[in-house]
Amino acid sequence: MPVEPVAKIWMDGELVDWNDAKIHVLTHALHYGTGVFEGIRAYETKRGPGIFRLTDHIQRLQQSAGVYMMEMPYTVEELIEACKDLVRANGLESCYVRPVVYRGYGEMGLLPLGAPVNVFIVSWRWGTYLGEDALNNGARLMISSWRRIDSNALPSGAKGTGQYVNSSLAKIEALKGGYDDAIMLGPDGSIAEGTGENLFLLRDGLIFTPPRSAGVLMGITRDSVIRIARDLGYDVVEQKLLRSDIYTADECFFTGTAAEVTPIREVDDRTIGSGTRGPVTKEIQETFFGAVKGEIDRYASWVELV
Ligand code: PPE
Repeated sequence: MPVEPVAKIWMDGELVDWNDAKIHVLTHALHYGTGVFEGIRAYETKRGPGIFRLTDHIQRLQQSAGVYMMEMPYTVEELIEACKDLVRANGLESCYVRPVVYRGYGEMGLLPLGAPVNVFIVSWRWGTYLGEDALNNGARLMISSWRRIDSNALPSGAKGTGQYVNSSLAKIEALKGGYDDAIMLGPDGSIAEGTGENLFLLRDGLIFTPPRSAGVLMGITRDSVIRIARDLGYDVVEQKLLRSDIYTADECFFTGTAAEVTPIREVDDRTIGSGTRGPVTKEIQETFFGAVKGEIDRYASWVELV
């Protein structure tokens, strides 16, 4: 996905021009993947741009940093303000916001503890993740031959930059195979998640999603969708799932900050349900889009105005 430059990038406490946001080639994270990050979206609301569940994202960032024993040089409150300052400075009504906390320039070798911890936050326009057609009619997926990383190899609950080479391998395989994206199985062979999304399915009116123990990221969109689905009167069950559960589901969809709520219409060339966006997926998707745009009072606290 090509990125169109915007005005400013927040780097270690300052708003710098897009072209001046540079780092040294000996940045530790570039060699060893020693960084943690977040993906956040700001949406246009009637009261200006609102950043969806910003506090929850920054709290997860802090937790990820803790797992990797990186001491964050800024507080959660400071980073929340920094994200808002950046969105304001770039004058975008809606955008993606990407804070990265990483081991910087200073030391080489695998022991990262002596390398400085730096932070940048970038924002850019990011349209639909898997395309308009996928958002409206459903994505075509394959089950990857690449397993999702075991959480005893890399902590799946933390959003480490280095962990994403695993997702990248699966994404390449899927795109080369003519699919939109991939579903990854966990080390025990049960369904884990997408390359950058959580997965839900519907069967006989019940909604299922893999539990934390399946090695999935505890997505903030996943959490929002569980709440929305329950508020709409559906039962949501966190349960280990098999690939045949997907093939025989009535409906299936992905959730994620970038992916939002994306229906899934086909997996491994098998049609899911009616082969297009299902009615329950549509209902949840519409409620989700209402929530992020600040149109639903019940979810107003999720939208943090800049
Ligand atoms: N699982 C994975 C592996 C993941 O990377 C994401 C987010 C999710 C689930 C959903 O989490 P949440 O955004 O909190 O609902 N993936 C981010 C990065 C995507 C990218 O291509 O870059 C995102 O959606 O921002």
